[in-house]
Amino acid sequence: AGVKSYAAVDLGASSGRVMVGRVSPDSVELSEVHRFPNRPVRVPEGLRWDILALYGGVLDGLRAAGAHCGGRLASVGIDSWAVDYGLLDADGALLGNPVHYRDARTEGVAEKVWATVPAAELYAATGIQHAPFNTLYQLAAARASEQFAHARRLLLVPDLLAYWLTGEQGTELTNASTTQLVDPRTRDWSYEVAERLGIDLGLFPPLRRPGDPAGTLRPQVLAETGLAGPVPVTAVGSHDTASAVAAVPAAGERFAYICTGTWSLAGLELSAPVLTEESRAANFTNELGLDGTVRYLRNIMGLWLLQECVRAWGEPDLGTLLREAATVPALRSVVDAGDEAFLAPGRMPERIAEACRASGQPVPGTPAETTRCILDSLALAHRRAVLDAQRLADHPVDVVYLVGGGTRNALLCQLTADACGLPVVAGATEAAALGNVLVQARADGLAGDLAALRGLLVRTQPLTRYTPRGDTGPWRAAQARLAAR
Ligand code: LFR
Repeated sequence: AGVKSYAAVDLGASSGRVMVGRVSPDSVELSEVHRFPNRPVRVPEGLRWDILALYGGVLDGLRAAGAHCGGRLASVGIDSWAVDYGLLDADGALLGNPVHYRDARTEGVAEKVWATVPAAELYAATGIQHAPFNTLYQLAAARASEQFAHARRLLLVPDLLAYWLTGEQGTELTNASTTQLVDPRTRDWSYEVAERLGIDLGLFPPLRRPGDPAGTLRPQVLAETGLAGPVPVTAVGSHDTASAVAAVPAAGERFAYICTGTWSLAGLELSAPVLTEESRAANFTNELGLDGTVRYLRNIMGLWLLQECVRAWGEPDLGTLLREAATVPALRSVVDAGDEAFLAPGRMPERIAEACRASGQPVPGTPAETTRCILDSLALAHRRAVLDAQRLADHPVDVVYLVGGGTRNALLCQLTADACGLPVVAGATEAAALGNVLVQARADGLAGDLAALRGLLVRTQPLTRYTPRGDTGPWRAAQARLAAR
């Protein structure tokens, strides 16, 4: 009794999925009903998202969701990776394919922006770490284009899909914070930054917050998916990391989290941003989370390093590779997994070998050795982020929660516990979809603040605990080796 079904659309950098969450006051149960590839496409002008294929995948997924729950869907929520957007013309038509954040068009753009608003002032105003792909820099790169001259609207990726589903436009706040155009203290646009950089905030439709209504599925969408209307669309933490953090199965406040997938996002949940110069130098970001929280975290290259190697090696079996990597001696060589040098696609095994060579460490020779180097490097970067965040925010922790795709990688979880010298509790693999569903259920009447939603997860979801082995001496030594180069 009292069980309702919600569809979570969760788009990641390499695949999209639609999950149905069945929620009641004392249960949450997630089923994947559709998964489809997200294949970025390289055309002469650069790297683009195939947004129509993604939208097609969303429609297929909603059809499957309807079939799964007898056509009775209480609501739909959408989350995706951050920063990227589509431009619409005066008729509301999409102008071109959204540009991929790994596209090269933003190379050297930040320096030009800083000539107008120095990096320190940008950080003090927005709290957003420097990354070349922040929407702010993408806009600076796009501004002179013919396409931009015709743009009347800018919709972030989840907001664009919500627009196609409902006909209604909005800018969801957690994702808006990643544009580097939002003030984390007021949780509203940073009007001053936008004005100084000549960015027209009128391109963005009004802000909406997680839990706000975002329209209902258009009749045509109902017809295409076989769903019985009306089906409301609810704004969720539309930045996938915001949804994933909402689904961290934490009790209390003394915890760090690591959302692992293509990226590792490692840090703390705070009630106020940390905007100090020290924090900027350490490249910590203050993205906005649910219910007035701040996601104080660092971006680490994440399993992207391994995904790109696996692609280069012709897709060998991952299980075998990880078993072999577990037998390679630990910490022979490490690379800086926070280094922007690893952002672009291509030649990843070679780039990792070059980084090892340049820092005077043994060069991994086999896929297993390279895999071990990547996992050791990620665990080391997790350690640094968890330590730095505690110091910079003056917020000590006793436990690290790990959620997302990386929870499937037991070696990575164990190495992270070893490196941090703290217990690691691995939660949901599909954390973003889970957080997405919970926010919809709450908007639909499920009582509870963030702590109560998490309490429901702690009571109902399987958790795996990893206890640190040995002391952290070898990790400190490896870090010293990296810093010394
Ligand atoms: C993770 C993520 C990160 C963001 C990166 C690029 O999927 O959303 O939080 O920094 O993708 O958008």
